[in-house]
Amino acid sequence: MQAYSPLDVPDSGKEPFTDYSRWRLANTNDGRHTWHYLQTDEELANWPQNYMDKYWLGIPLDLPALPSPRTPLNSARNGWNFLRKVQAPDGHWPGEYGGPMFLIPGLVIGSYVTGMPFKHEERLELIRYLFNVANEDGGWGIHTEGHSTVFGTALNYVAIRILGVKADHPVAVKARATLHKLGGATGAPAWGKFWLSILNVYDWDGNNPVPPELWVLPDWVPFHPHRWWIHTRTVYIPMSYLYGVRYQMEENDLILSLREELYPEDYYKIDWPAQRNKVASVDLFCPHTALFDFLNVILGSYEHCVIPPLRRIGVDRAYKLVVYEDENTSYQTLGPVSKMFNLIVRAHAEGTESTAYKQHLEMRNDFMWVGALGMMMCGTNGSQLWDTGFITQAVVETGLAEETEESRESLLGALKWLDQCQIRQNPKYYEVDYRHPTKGAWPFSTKTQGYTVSDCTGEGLKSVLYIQKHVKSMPELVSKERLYDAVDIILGLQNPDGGFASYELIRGPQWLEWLNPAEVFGNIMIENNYPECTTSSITALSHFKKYYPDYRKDDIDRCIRTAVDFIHRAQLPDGGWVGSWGICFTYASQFACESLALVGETYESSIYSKKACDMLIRRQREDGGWGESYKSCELSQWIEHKDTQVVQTCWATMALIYAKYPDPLPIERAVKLVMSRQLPDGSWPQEAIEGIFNQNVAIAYPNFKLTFTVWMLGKAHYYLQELKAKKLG
Ligand code: LAN
Repeated sequence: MQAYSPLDVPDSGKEPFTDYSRWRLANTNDGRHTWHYLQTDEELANWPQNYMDKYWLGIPLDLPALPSPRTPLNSARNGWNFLRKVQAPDGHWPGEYGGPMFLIPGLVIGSYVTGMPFKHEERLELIRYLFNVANEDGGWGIHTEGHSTVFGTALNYVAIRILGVKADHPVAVKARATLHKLGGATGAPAWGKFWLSILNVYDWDGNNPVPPELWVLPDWVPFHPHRWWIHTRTVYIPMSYLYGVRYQMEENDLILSLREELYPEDYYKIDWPAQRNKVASVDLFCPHTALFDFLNVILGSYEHCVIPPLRRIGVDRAYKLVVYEDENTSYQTLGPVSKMFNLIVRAHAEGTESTAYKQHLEMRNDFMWVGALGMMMCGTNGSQLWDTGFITQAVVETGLAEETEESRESLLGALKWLDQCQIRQNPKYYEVDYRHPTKGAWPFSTKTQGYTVSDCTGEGLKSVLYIQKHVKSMPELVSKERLYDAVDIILGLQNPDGGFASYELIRGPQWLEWLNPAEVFGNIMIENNYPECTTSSITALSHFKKYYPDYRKDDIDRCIRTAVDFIHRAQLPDGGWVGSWGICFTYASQFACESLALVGETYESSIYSKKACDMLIRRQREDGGWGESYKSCELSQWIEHKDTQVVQTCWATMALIYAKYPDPLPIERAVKLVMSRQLPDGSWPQEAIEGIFNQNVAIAYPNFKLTFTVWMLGKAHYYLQELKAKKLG
């Protein structure tokens, strides 16, 4: 580990700053993955670099070319061949989970203020990553494909400086110029102001209040934070503690210097209270409502006459909730933002010699991922269950799973992994921490992180059923009782209006969105129903019912019926559904059409299904594919991407197949496009970013290009044969 001394680094991050043949992805059986840099020759000899390491590091695998595929199924088979090469030893498929550009700053600032060091190689590759993903103008956006913003530029500028880049380094000079052009760091949105205040390069008076007293309100209050969307809640708990104690790093030379570098004006003359609601126009996505501004005036006055014992109670309560969250998740926490805020709280309350601090240090590794462009901070501690769930279903559904002994072995490995990944009990701090039940659920990443997600439970359940019931001589590792637990979780997550949200039931009123403090995210205050989550949940129930027709039969039937009603209501007049977790209409429409198909609604029988197909057909391009930009998610309106996207083409085509679209031609054209982009080793090259969250932040799902391709091609193969047979017959 090394302190944060200045470093000399090259001007460009094109070439690795470390020796890439020394990085290894360590993998334990619960899907935990952490990157290690081998120092000695002995270590290198004992731990050879495998395909999985190389693939994610961007080192050529030099695999022999596979026979050129003539049919969609052959192409899918080649894809599956490749996927098996990059499966982790414990049976899951690891993946890089980058995209958001406000996570490295949290990692770096949080570590710096608590004195938590980085290894030398980590510092170098973090810097290199930031160099590589900077925009042409030298700034950074809210995500890797976004235009430069104050949020991205100010915070990532601070990150490279803390990591050791000198102020006169050309990359720093260019970034600073862009930041000043955008008006300087006073225009950062609330979350940016908050991080800068912690670092002591922005005054606490320039923030709207985050009173910890919120936590001592009675639970029945309609705006009590336990009703907020869980990510917002788990971020604002430590924030309210840190605001309550006005945490700030001690001044040092770097801090004094940053105060000069971040602002075009004199830091010491800034009128801080006047900056509270100032957000640069390039950053603004979700402006404050008048109600929120009014509330802040009241809360601002309260800050002048805080009752110290009450504040103490609020701070203590927030601290307790931080401890519950840390312990419930083995210090992983729900996500990367709360992870670093919780660390600061624990370091402040318990010191750097505490067990909590050491645990946080250990689990910080889980978010740090080395990719071809350098080291990043991931959106979660991975997307293990999500990727493994889709991959296994794709290969079982297309019949590839059973073709060879290697395939069966691979599936057995995946089943063992899925088996251990199911959460077997409710959290230790369950009711006191306002948690939703977890017994029987599958999480998005690992069991250790341990949060129920509706659709992850659905995909986990389906995958287990697919492997246990469809692949010959697979052991029934997940018992009937445990499948029942999963079904109970899913049924318990349906909202009264039929839809499914992400982690919990909708707990708060819709008007809470008027109090959204984070100007850069949309729809973050409460849970919402999503066509995607709804579909994964009900398709799992429907699949389960085939094998266990008696378990909660009426509940399942009612659940599916009312969920499909929600899907109907969520359709836009032009036939599409807005994607909340993937980009965008192609993603959500794939899910929605699958839901409709469950109850027999297809192109020929349902106006909903027909409208969806007609919309997709209208959007199909000359080359047979589809391509929409992440901007579709910002605007809830179809925005073409400049290039056709393989992954979106697969989603759109799968939607048509679910809808039993009668004309083979559009499907054949899409298949041709996807096959034409396959590489000789069976993989597909990376194209544009695939995912989204909070309407405004794109996030990468790089395994999708290997998964939905195989799935769609396999499905299309059989569907086209079926259409041909129908025509002949
Ligand atoms: C995710 C990733 C997975 C995603 C799906 C399972 C795809 C979705 O269907 C349900 C919601 C969920 C679990 C989800 C929620 C929000 C997450 C955790 C993320 C997009 C990954 C990163 C994001 C998280 C909020 C990032 C941290 C940023 C904050 C604003 C707190």
